[in-house]
Amino acid sequence: MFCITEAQQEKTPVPTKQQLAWHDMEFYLFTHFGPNTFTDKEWGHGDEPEDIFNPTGFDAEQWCRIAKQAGAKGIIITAKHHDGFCLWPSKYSSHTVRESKWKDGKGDVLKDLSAACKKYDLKFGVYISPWDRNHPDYGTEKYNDVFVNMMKELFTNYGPIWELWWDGANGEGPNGKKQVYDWTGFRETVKKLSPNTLVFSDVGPHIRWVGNENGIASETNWNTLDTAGFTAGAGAPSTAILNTGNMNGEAWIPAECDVSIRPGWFYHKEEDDKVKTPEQLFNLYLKSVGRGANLLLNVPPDRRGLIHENDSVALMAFKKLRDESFKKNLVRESKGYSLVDIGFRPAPKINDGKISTSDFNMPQISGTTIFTGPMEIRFKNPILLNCIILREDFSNGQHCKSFKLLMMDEKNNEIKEIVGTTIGRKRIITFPTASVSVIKLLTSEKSGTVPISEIEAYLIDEKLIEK
Ligand code: FUL
Repeated sequence: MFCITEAQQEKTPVPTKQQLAWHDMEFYLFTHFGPNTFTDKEWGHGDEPEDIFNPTGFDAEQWCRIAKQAGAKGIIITAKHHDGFCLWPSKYSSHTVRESKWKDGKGDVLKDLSAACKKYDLKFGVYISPWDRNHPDYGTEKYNDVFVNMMKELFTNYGPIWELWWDGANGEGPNGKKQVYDWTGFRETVKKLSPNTLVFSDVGPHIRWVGNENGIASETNWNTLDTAGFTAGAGAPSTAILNTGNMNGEAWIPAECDVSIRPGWFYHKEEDDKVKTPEQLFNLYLKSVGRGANLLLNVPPDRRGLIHENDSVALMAFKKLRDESFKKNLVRESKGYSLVDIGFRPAPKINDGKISTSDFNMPQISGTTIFTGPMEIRFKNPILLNCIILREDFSNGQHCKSFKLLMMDEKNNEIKEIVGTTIGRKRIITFPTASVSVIKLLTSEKSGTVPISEIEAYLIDEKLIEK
């Protein structure tokens, strides 16, 4: 009999309480809004006149109503993009909404959005670009204080801030100088002022970039990453590593998949007919949330300061596809069993709908590539299905290294075998429709046991299945 040593157990990173709650956010919106919305640029130079920012019908509640109806759990706004323009009247800049014509300089996008998020029970997140192409102090020591002071304003006047986004893009400021950032100071500021805030950057410390801007996580997706030798904005593991994480990574830094509903991050009228279709969005959901990551979908407000009708229509239809696809979990009425020694015993927790419960009885053979199990779902009568969702309770670390799904017909003949790697929070597997009597799941683990918390099965619209 193999068993796990204490040392192995100690080394396994686990999510914090805040990260566990973050994983359950699944899908939320990104809003890129600022001078670029009005100049049709993607990267403003920082010399745009403030007056250019003048939305004619700005309504943060409209954004929130749409987010809510789309099933998104929060909104992250570009409070300051690389052009340095602040969507709040910061004392530490003279390139802000205060200097613009909008509402005679009395407007405050962050104030309105943070209030609207509270009203609609959405989490409020803030993107603040360290790179600043406007600030006169950029490229000098003084800018580090400016950045810290700006974050202080954010936490003090607009909190609670659930997620803070430090963009990785970095270049020269208005003086042609590059900044040497005080990342340690930045991190300490957040920790001191807002310890519950989760910080995103290429390498965390709490959430990592997934390594591409297409919204796609790797099928192998570890929530753990090695960050030794890297800091936010100053080098990161390769995009391939960011995409997969490291199996034995030292820190819990899960992946977030950012992608835009349109080709650009900011609104451009000529992209009104290039909004992703509900089917494309559903496919991205499968490749992000369905691979254990979170989906951060950018929906950029237009020059009115509203989410455009085309984006809203696509979002509602995307929600409908998710609702219809995952309405009826076909295993709910069936029975779960797990092989223990030589006999099967009931495993009722694998279909109880509760992520925190698991039968914990995948046999423990530490560090092996041998598949163990199986756990089984036995249906009374054969059923048609084409989608299986597996969930692993990773509150004590992520353990499943690979899995094998076997499907059998009424006569117990194997009709399908699907092999995969990590499971993590949620692994959605789709395949051509089959009539199935038994689903068997076998796993191999990194270390310890694999607490499978749920096996779900669905029959979704064939159109949504990638051939
Ligand atoms: C990138 C930025 O340069 C883009 O403008 C955008 O904000 C994207 C989400 O991150 O690094």
